[in-house]
Amino acid sequence: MIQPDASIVILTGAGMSAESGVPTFRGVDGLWEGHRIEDVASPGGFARDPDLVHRFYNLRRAALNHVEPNAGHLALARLESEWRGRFLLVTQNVDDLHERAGSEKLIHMHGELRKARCEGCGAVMSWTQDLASGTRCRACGEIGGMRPHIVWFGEFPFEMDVILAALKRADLFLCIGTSGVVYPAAGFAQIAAERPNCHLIEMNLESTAISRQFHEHIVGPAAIELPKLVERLLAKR
Ligand code: BJW
Repeated sequence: MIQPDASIVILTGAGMSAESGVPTFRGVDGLWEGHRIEDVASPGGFARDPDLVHRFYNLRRAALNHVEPNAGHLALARLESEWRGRFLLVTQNVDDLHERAGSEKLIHMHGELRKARCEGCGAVMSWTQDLASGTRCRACGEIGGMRPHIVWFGEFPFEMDVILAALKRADLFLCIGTSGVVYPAAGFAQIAAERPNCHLIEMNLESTAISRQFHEHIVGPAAIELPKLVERLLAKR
């Protein structure tokens, strides 16, 4: 039974944006131009072939101009604005569809496509154009240090302290559209489950590597199932 002032933590993955037309990582063949995601999205991959990695992110950044939030994104923004209790939305996605839908209490734990960072001076800046090895940093003016503001394999996800604190006081943990194979996000359900009476719901098209940790499974597309779930939660007010 979810109380109307319950503390909610939501984790979203690539399945959240699938119905907006953003491809998932591990669907069908799980490759991008023949490369495994682990090879492209890593500091080693960037050092080996920066032009390849820039191209991967440039294409995905440009593609954001042609997608829109779906009914699932809009439902989560509505839940945040109408929920009386604490609320935190954590996304592994690097698209900006949650914020375009109106979500505000939002953490991009794996970074953001529309931001770039200078490895020289550390400045993080909004970035909607292509990046290249020769791109000049707008903050320090140096060339050669610019990279996507993305968390690659082996790097530390953002705002983990805030996320862990929220998980430890969560009454409801809702996990949407993630395959549950990438850590530390794949371990969030286990952390939430340690809190007595925390209810865990997984929403996905299929069972995942972490499904057995959840009390409730909603099987179906997020854009269809989330508006129904949000209606159910808000009906308790
Ligand atoms: C739908 C749907 C619809 C489809 N509706 N559902 C060995 C063991 C354990 C861990 C490790 C290990 N070796 C290395 C590690 C650590 C490593 C890791 O986990 N590797 C695994 C591959 C084994 N992790 C890291 O390196 C992380 N850092 C780290 O651990 O630092 C140390 C640390 C320790 C402790 C605490 C804190 C830190 C960094 C991970 C960075 C991940 N980066 C990426 C790429 C960058 C972003 C980008 O380019 O976009 O992030 S990888 C990629 O996977 C991306 C995603 O965010 C992430 C998760 O993918 P996601 O979202 O689950 O997508 P899919 O495609 O896998 O699944 C989609 C799901 O949706 C499917 O289930 C579908 O069924 C479903 N679906 N349509 C509902 N309509």
